[in-house]
Amino acid sequence: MDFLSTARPELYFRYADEPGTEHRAGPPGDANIAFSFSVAGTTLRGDLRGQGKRPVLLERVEFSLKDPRGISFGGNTADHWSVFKHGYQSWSFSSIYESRDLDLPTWLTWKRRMDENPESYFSGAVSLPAMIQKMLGRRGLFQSDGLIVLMQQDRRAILWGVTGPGNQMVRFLVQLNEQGQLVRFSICWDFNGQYFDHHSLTSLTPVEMLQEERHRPVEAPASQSLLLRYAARAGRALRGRTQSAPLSGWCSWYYYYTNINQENILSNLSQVQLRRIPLELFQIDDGYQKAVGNWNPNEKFPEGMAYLARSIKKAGLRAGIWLAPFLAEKKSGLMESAFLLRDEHGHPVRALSNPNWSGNTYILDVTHPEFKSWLVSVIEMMVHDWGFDYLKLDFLYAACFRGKHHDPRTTAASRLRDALKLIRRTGGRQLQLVGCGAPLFPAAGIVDIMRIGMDVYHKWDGMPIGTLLRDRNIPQMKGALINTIQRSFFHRNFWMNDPDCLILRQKESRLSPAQIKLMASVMALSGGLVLTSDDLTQLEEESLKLWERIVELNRKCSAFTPFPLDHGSFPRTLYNPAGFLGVWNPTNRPQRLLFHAPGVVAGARDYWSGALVPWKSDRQVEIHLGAFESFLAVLP
Ligand code: 9PG
Repeated sequence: MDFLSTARPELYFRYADEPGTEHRAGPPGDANIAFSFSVAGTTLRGDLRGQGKRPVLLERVEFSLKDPRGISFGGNTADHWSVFKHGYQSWSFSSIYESRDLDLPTWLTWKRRMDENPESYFSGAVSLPAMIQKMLGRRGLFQSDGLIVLMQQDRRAILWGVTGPGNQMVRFLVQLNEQGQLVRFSICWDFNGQYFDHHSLTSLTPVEMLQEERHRPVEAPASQSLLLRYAARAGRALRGRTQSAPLSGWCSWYYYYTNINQENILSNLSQVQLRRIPLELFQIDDGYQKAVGNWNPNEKFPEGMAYLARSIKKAGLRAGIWLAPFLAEKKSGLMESAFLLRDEHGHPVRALSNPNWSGNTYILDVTHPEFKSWLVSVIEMMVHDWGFDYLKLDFLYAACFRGKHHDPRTTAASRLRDALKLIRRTGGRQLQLVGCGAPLFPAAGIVDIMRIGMDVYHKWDGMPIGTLLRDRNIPQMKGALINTIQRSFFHRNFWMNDPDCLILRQKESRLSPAQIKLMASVMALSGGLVLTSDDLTQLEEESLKLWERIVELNRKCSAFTPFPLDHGSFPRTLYNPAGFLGVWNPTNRPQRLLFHAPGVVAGARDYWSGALVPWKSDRQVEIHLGAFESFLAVLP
């Protein structure tokens, strides 16, 4: 059945005076809420208006169709779809899935509530058996946040996505049957319990379908041309901040973690000057603060933070600092504040349980007036008093949790967006803002840079505990590189991408030289931020040479939006229109690669070694690669 002409929109809501029961209404709504919905071509629009006497709590609008015989989009049917599933926030795994695959979140509850959309399919179960069923997954059932691509090899693709600003985050649910046919498709706008009375008025976040069927061998696979077209359009509508200069830097996290102090920060800074390391940004991460929520420096920073920002700027660098503006640890002194978010029983709403901190963390009510003045004072302190000009805003998903908010007329998306806007207004237009742990779409137009992958780690697959916890977002190099390639389309359309740090050191790392080269190729080609997170006082000469070449290449690539030429879970190629093409084998077995060249590849030399790239053929390129072998072709 045809989706656009058959699917029916439905609004799910509760009455504020009887919140235990969920109600459902199609257009035109009911006595207390007017609901209109329209399909114009391939664009979906909708409006909601409160009317009548009974205020309601809005849950979601679903536009949904199930048909075991298959669902089509304007006559466009296919038997074998694969799906590009886009993750909820910065750290959420984003990649291509097949109909036999499972979409499985981690067993660990607090981690799942952090990395997956808390409104998702996974959190809706009321009974234990239903929850177990959901946790075991179902083949071919996928949830995707903000956008989704259905694709048939490299020839044909359909994309649904958010194409402009709006107050609801949007998610998609698809079910493929064994043959890969689409048997269920739903689009869901989340209001997260938004309070709505006869004064209230809102529109649905605009959502559109785009498709691509042509096949031009010199260009990207259909899914990639589609993503590029989509990102350019949506990025314009969302007023993406795309003008940042290329940026390379140092970040304290992935070597020191929370073990930073004034001395090791300063000794790294002096290495930048002594060894003339090319970088523009010097960023202090987690570990300087008294507590998460108390952003004054602890005793390891006796001269204070203004002193460090001054020293960094004196060295000619941009001074960066990390904070998690919506979280509080018990020892932060915020537990007694009026703006600690509480649930309907009056208990503080818990966020993550971070082993690096004092255990549990709690969420701040970003809609509370006292929170707002507190936030303004924190940002003013960091930017105006201390002098930092780059803020890494972390754990931003916390603004999107449910709770008894001071302003119940908000949605998860509006809360995150408004809180970020306040930071922008306070810090000024010149301040560089990085979103991290952030649901992506609400931050577009406000942040300059967005983390688009999970944390990296000095081991390809991350810690073994990841497998035990079934955690696809655990810190690791492999997943971070997958996300960097798969989310390339955002770069320079929505913001500048941050693929997270390179780990260059040879000591205290379990990355092999081949894996380091592969990582360097992906990150430099991505055009995004390049950061090293090593102890610069010990960094080997050879690694420093590599860094210099990474920065040089990244500067050339930064203005362009790169894209892979093949498609799969871990794409084997990334092409940057600056004229560079990376090819790699991210596995520990030899592999043969086949893909269409983006131009002439014969005679291309490897950027790193200068050796000829051993292509077996031109146009329809063939190349054999050993375990973790990679080349970065400078195209003639
Ligand atoms: C600082 C780090 C770094 C890093 C961020 C973010 O689940 N967890 O306990 C968890 C801890 C750390 C983390 C993500 C999740 O990483 O991505 O770059 O800034 O915070 O604490």
